[in-house]
Formats: sequence, structure tokens, C-alpha cells
Amino acid sequence: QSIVVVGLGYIGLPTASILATKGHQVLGVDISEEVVATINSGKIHIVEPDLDVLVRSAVNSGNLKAACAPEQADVFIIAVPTPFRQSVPGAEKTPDLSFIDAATKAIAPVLREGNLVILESTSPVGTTERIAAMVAELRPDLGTSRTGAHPALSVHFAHCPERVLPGHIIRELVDNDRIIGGVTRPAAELARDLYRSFCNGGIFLTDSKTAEMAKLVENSSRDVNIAFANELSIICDRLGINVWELIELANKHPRVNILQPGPGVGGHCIAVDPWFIVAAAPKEARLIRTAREVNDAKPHWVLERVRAKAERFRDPVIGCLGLAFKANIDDLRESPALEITRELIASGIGEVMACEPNVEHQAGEIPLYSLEEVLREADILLVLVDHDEFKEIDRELLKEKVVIDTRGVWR
Ligand code: SAJ
Repeated sequence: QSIVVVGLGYIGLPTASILATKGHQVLGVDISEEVVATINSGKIHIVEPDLDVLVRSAVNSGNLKAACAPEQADVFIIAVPTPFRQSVPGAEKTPDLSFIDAATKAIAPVLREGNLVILESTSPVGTTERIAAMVAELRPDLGTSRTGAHPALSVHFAHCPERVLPGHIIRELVDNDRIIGGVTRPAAELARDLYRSFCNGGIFLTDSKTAEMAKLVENSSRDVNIAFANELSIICDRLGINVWELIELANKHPRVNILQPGPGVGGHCIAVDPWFIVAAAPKEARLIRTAREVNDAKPHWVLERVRAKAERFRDPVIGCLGLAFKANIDDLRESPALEITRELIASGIGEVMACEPNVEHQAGEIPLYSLEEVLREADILLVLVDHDEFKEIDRELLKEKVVIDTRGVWR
């Protein structure tokens, strides 16, 4: 089949590449000319294990090309960001669908009868139907029906939410089970046939709204569970209990599985998606909202702890270990570790030395130091990410230091 993938980021690029290696003719579309040029030269603009090899072989096979504008094809996959918007601090956070709308407008002119449009981006409930409605408006000649009641439904729309874990994208793209929600049943079935070409996991069909909600619920479930762990860590700090030992012991129960506390929840999914549910049902989504608030408050709690410890010193050197949003990746987006380090620098309570082994020299405006330098100079060691490098540190080196370990690497 010929396939257009709109958005060549963490989801679109691996998906486009894998489809190309399975023999489909794929055109990857991105608004950035730089991204398009990089991919056409067989290189990548993001860091993800094994993605470089996959993209190179897809481009070399001649089946993957990139461009700034879509062309006619059989299938269109939309994989663009869906952030949220907050007009003023404290106001409700509402989903920002502008990238999805722009992608829909971009493909509308080249759509033909019989085409399948698949939305992969995590989206508020109703977004797939909204795309169908937009296409119906932009292309009345296609006789598109958004309800599926139209006998001559000529373009199919489905939602197939991505579920891959950054750091393991290629493996999870192939092995994970997938949910496919069709605006109509034939749409879901057509999408299933396509995903079968590269997905080894189970493929489960439903309607588009249920598929949209399932994705939001998956990430909200994780957020709520992490909030529980984060709240426990604060309670345990007050009660003088080691939270890591506590969780390990409680998890010996056959039906208990508490997650790990940390400095907050980062990344561009788990800290975002629950707000889509809150925005859709503000009165009802009480637990989901509170979990978000608990997780968002955690970096401030960590800062207060550092502040309290720093009072013992005149000019303390604070070593921040890790800036990424989670272990063993270089992704700094929406990272609580980065937020805490920035706030510490701005607060002026001491000299900050940050170490991020997965990034070279600088993280934005923050200069980086080697682990050895930080271990040598720091009075206070603040562990913000459980990178493997930190787990292997010789405990003897920590003896003279004040340690604040938000991830329990030296539990
Ligand atoms: N975290 C904790 N404690 C834990 C687990 C995670 O504090 O016990 C923190 C991490 O350090 C990180 C954040 O939560 O800051 C999120 O990390 P993550 O590994 O839980 O998830 P992401 O954001 O990398 O990917 C998630 C995945 N969703 C679920 O596991 C339900 C992934 O499958 C989704 O595809 C992805 O969101 C997405 O794109 O939506």
C-alpha cells in the first residue's frame, strides 16, 4: 500500500520506517525542512535506540521518503503532538488540537475515495470524529459521513493510539497489543489489516471514542499510581520510615503492586493526558485531577528538602545527579529533574553542579559536569534520575555528604 505519515517525531518516524521495511511505499511528512532533509539522507534527528539503523535501511530500500507536503496515497497516518494549553496560570488546562487540525487540512486536498485516515496521536475523546467532520466540510465531493450511517461512506477514519515506551520504541511497536477504534466498523477492519503487516501483538477493535479514552485511561492509571507512591514518600519522610523498604515489603502481598516514588512525573504523555479527561469531565474526574496535582507538587517538595539541608552550610555545592525525565534516556522534555535544577540555580542557595551522563556539555543553559567532578565537589548530592551510572557509585564516596535520593538508587 502507499502510505503517508504526517509528523516524523518519536511515533511517526519509527512507524513510517517499519511500514517501509515491510514493503509499503511510505512518504513521511513534516513541517520542518531540516527534519525532512535529515531523514532523506538516512539520518535521524531524535535519540532512540536502534532507530538510526531502522531509518537507514528504510531509506536505502527506497520505500521511505520524506517531504514537507503530502501526496495522494491509500492510507494517511497522523502522528503529530497534542499538547495542552493553559491560557493563564491556574486556569483550566485544555487540549491544543491545532497540530491535528493543521495535519487534517494538509491531507484533505489529496484524499480520494476509499482512503483510510488513521489518527495515532493521543487525543481527547471525539477527535477522530472531529477529523472526519473537518474532511466532510473541506471535501464535500467525497461524500464522507462521520456517523457511518451514510451508505456511500467513501473515506474511512480510525484511531489507533500509540503505546510505545520511549527507550524501547522499536520493540514495543512490534510486540505491543494494539487497540483500533473505527468511526465505522469497516474503518477499524481496514486499519487492522494494515497494522497486521508489522504488529505481532493482539489487535483489538472497538469504536473511535472508546479507543481514544482507552489511551487516556492507560496513562492516567499510571499517573494515579505514581501519585500514590509519591504521596507515600512524603508521608514516610514525616514518619521517619524508609519508603523504598516499605514499598518493597508491601509489594510482597500477592495483590499489591505499588510503583516507585520520584521527583515528579515527566515526559510529554503521562503528565499531559490525564488533563484531557479532566477537561472533558471536570466535576467527575476528581481522583485523576488530584493525582496530577500531587505529582506536579512533588518537585516543589524536593526543593524544600534541599533548602532545609542547605541551611546547615555557608556556601554549599549542590550536585544534581540526572536531568532527563527518566532513567537511561537523554530526553529532557517536561523533566522534573530539569525543573528542580533550574529552580535551584535561580534560588541562589548554593552553587549547583549538574551531571547528565546521556547529554554532552550543556543541557540548555545549564553547564554539565562529569560524575567524578560532582562527587568530588558536592556537599549535598541530590539524586534526580536513576541512571545506571549512579547506581554503580562507590558508597565510600558518599560518606561525608548530605544525600537526598529522590529515586532510591542508594536505598
Ligand atoms: N515514574 C515514576 N515512578 C514509577 C514509574 C514512572 O516516578 O514507578 C515517572 C518516570 O520517572 C517519568 C514518568 O513517570 O518521569 C513517566 O515515565 P514512564 O516510563 O511511566 O512513561 P513514559 O512517559 O515514558 O511513556 C508512557 C507509557 N505509558 C504507560 O506506561 C501507561 C507508554 O506506554 C506510552 O506510549 C507513552 O506514555 C505515551 O506516549 O503516551
